[in-house]
Amino acid sequence: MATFLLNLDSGLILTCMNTKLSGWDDTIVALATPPGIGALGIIRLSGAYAIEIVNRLFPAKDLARENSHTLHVGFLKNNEHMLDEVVVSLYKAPRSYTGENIAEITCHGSSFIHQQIIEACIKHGARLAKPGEFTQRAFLNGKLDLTQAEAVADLILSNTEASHKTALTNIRGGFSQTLKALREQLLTFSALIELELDFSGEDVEFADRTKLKNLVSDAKEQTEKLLLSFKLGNIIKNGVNTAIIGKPNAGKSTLLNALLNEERAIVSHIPGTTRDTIEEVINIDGILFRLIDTAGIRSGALDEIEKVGIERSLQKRQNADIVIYLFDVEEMQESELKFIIAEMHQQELNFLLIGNKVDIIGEEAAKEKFLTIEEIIFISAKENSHVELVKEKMIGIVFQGNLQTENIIVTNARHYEALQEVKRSLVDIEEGMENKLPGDLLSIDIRRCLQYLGEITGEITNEDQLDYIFSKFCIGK
Ligand SMILES: Nc1nc2c(ncn2[C@@H]2O[C@H](COP(=O)(O)OP(=O)(O)OP(=O)(O)O)[C@@H](O)[C@H]2O)c(=O)[nH]1
Ligand SMILES: [Mg+2]
Repeated sequence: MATFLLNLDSGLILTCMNTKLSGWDDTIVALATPPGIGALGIIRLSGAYAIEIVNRLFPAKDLARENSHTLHVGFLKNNEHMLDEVVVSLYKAPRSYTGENIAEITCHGSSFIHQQIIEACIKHGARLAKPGEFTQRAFLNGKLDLTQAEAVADLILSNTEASHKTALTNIRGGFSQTLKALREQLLTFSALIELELDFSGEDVEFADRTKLKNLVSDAKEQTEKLLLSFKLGNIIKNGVNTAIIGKPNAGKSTLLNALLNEERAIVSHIPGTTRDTIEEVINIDGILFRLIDTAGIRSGALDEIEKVGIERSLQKRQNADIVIYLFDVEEMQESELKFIIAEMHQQELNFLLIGNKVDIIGEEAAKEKFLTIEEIIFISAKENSHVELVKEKMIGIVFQGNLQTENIIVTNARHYEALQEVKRSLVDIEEGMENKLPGDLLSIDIRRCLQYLGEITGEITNEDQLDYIFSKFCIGK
């Protein structure tokens, strides 16, 4: 049985891992730290000749004879020309990030020195690395799977606690483990069904259909959860677009300032103060919110500029992940507010209702006035009262549906698309079983599902796809 499974698996893999790509044998070099001036800079080489090339620039000792995972201090020289005093770290294949020989030169952080050292390495046989090439090699040498490699890029770009946490979970392989478990179960069934085909005509059923049905429905549920998590994943990665909308003078700019804790936007008693949209980012509990203060919306705009401003507000309202609808509790009437709420529902907006300026009429009177409307948060932006509650509600909207950052979250559009295909094929398998489809047809759908699962983790890939994925990395990673 075991060999049967193995054969099936390898038959499925079109271009499998460890395929050598063009340029693969070169030793590559790149600056691994940000360019520019700093205390230190790191230049990294990877490939068969990594240590040999640095050795030629390092007269103090013979690095080729040194052990893996050791550090060496000395002067780097290009012929007689002194480059810098450096520390060289050695990692010998396969015990390195890429799985190849790696030499890292820690030098002083001057662009001029970096340039000189990289040129010297190139002169001695290295070539400049392409973006993401170090991580690509790690993937091709089986050090990381594709989702882990992609998580490296996300980790470098992560700028909040939440995005950092999801990237780290993915690097540790949480996501790929879930998918692998799924894939293995499906493989077993696929193998059993194919075995039945070998005995066709003898009316045997090795693959228990009830078990398969349960497996497929579990798999579908898991896939749906992952698909749903993409929305949150996207938010964690890119931030939540939050538009503050309302009539002129409602206090939108005052609320923006209160949320930011700074006097960012101009506030005045003149209606129509904010003409253009103002965007600022705040971090609430590790989630980035892109706050957008907009021009107040009213029908009788005074001039062309205000008209354009209102157009923009409407556009921002439409594209926002969250709309904060702010109104002046004294000025707003209950019936009008109901009309506005109905309109926002109709446009399928995700909105928070906020009654502002409660300091004028008092909180109790405000509550009384809008008794029949639920879920209004009453605040005074000017006096900074209950602004914290607004922040809590904003976070609440993001995490509605009980999505947690501790769970596995899909943050990558490529994974999302493949998962949609996985779901489609699972539905096909389910329908196939309901219609008592013969084993050979069922197995086509199962294979299709396996193929898409494999594409996510990189068990099934092609060269173009890999180049595309890694081209999005920065050079030196
Ligand atoms: N009493 C009171 N006044 C407020 C409050 N919030 C804002 N205001 C005042 O309301 C006026 C308008 O505030 P803005 O923040 O400029 O209002 P806006 O919604 O940005 O107005 P436009 O940009 O013109 O659309 C200013 O005079 C503010 O000081 C509040 O909570 N209580
Ligand atoms: Mg304003």
